[in-house]
Amino acid sequence: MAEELTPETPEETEDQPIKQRKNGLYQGVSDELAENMKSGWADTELRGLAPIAQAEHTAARRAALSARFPGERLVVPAGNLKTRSNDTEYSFRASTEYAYLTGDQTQDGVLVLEPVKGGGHQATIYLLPRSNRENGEFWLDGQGELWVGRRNSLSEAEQLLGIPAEDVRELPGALKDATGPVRVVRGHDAGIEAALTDKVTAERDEELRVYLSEARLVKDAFEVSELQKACDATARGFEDVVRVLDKAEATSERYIEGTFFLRARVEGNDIGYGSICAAGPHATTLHWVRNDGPVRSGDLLLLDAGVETNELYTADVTRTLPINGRYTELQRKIYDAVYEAQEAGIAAVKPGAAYRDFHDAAQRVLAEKLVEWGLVEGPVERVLDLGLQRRWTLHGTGHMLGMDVHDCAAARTEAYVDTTLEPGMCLTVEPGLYFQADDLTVPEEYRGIGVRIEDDILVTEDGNRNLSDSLPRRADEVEAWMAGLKG
Ligand SMILES: [Mn+2]
Repeated sequence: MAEELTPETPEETEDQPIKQRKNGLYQGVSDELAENMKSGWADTELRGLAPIAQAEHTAARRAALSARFPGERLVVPAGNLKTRSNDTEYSFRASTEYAYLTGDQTQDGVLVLEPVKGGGHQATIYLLPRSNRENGEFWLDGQGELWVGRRNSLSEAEQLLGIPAEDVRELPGALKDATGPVRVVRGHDAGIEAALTDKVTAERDEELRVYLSEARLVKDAFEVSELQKACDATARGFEDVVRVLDKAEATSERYIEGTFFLRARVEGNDIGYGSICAAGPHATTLHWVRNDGPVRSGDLLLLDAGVETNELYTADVTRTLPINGRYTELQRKIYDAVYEAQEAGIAAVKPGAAYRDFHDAAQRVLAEKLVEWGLVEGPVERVLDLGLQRRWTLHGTGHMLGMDVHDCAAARTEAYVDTTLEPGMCLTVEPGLYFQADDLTVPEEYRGIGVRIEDDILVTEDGNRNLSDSLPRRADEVEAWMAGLKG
């Protein structure tokens, strides 16, 4: 990548460093060049733009937010770039709250809902406008469009998002001057928080964050279609991986990570979380994301990965595959037990069921298997009461899924784990069994085997729909699917 304004003549470097900033602009530019750069640029303003596909949904979400906090100013930042090292940044990912309420993903953007007399709120989106040509910022400033690419004009943003747009550079001052109660979503934009420091409290801001988490528990039609899109792209990413397992064997787990990432970037925005590409005993490490290990024929590959769509909805899918295409007898026995547990878990996902039901159903099956195999002393009821199965089941059986992989994480216990399922909720069902390589309490042949199967389940009016069921789950179907892809 290029550096900003590489000096072209020696005297510029020595006598007058070109990178001396003054008023945000770089010095060391001749008057002739500065004058020349002001003009000769076409008008590229776009007119008559159609609103984005989810504009009606984001309007409904803002209306619900408005009703929950009458008479209060609400501030929801997109967030800023984060430094990776020196002058390079991580790729930007807008805050979930901001993207959910606006459909926009612009860095440094801020949504403000201002209370109006007579009730309700006026929404305004604050964005950086197109770069000024007259004062040179478009080519002399690091955030100038010459460097980072064309932005929407404020008028274009208004047409696309259906929200009046203003210059974000004026927002901190306006917030400092504002009177009346204010809440801000914290953790995304330190500059905006600093402008509000005298006006907000942590407790009241947390109530806003909790509301925005709980509002996302039930997905609208747009969100469901995005989650389906994410699952479909993810399924294609898993197929990509199966096709290149020989190349992974010749290199490492990184080949799997890179292969899935390619699909995520081509069909979506990114991966929704760090891909877990765990071959052999790495499958027993729940968050194995180093992905630097060998891939060996005869071992299992636990692949836990999800494509995030361009609108920021992610899948979260796991398959545990025999690297050479055939499960061994013991691998299949463990796999079948996890499959049976997952079937029991999925069957418990339906409207009116307690959220905890699918977890309990899956854990019961796994406990039964562990007793049957003689790994833990029964009866099953004793094992479940004491939680003894957890040495090998390790984690909860699932979680809400949406824009965040662990979605709605700020929801209150009574609204999430103690709630009953409703149509439109989407959750993962992902039981697993993990026998650590150094677990002396299990027979040697079990050690280093980890199996998880994870699908994304939408609660429907009459039961559920498996959004990720285009990927096979039963052991024989997995083998047939792999054979077909490698053939
Ligand atoms: Mn998951």
